[in-house]
Amino acid sequence: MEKTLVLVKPDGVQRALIGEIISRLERRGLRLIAAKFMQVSQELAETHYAIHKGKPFYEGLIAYITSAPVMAMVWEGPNAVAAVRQTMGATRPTEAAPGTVRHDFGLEVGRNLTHASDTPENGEKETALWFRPEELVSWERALDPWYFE
Ligand code: IDP
Ligand code: MG
Repeated sequence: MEKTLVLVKPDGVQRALIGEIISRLERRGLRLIAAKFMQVSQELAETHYAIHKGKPFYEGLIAYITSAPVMAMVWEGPNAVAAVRQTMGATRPTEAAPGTVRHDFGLEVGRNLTHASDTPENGEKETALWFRPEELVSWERALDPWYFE
């Protein structure tokens, strides 16, 4: 099953949107397989956002993601990566479609509330970066056949 890392970033945590965001993913039918509420270290932030090193917003991005705790989660499901990115909306909240998290709760790209893996490969890599294997819970929901064809 495809996996994706989801972070409720510090602004989402401070604004008490953890429940709202989890609720949207649950309603979509995705299955939660790992979660932890944590303060992100400088080292983890730099590894996670290594691809953005050197960009003008990089220093601000590291400061943002380490500024308060995050809710880190792994969700799985068919096409989980595309489904979650669709639920979150475009990176810039003013370009995100109405009904998405970033549209409904955001204004600025540097306060866009969530992270979600952008490819299935990165879903696997980011899951391994943020969680130990024993932190992933393999389980079946009684209603899985009503969500998954
Ligand atoms: P994504 O989170 O939608 O995958 P990326 O392009 O991978 O977007 O950028 C990672 C994060 O960096 C964004 O979610 C946002 O928080 C931040 N970011 C991206 N572009 C800018 C910018 O132009 N200014 C400030 N922050 C930015
Ligand atoms: Mg990205």
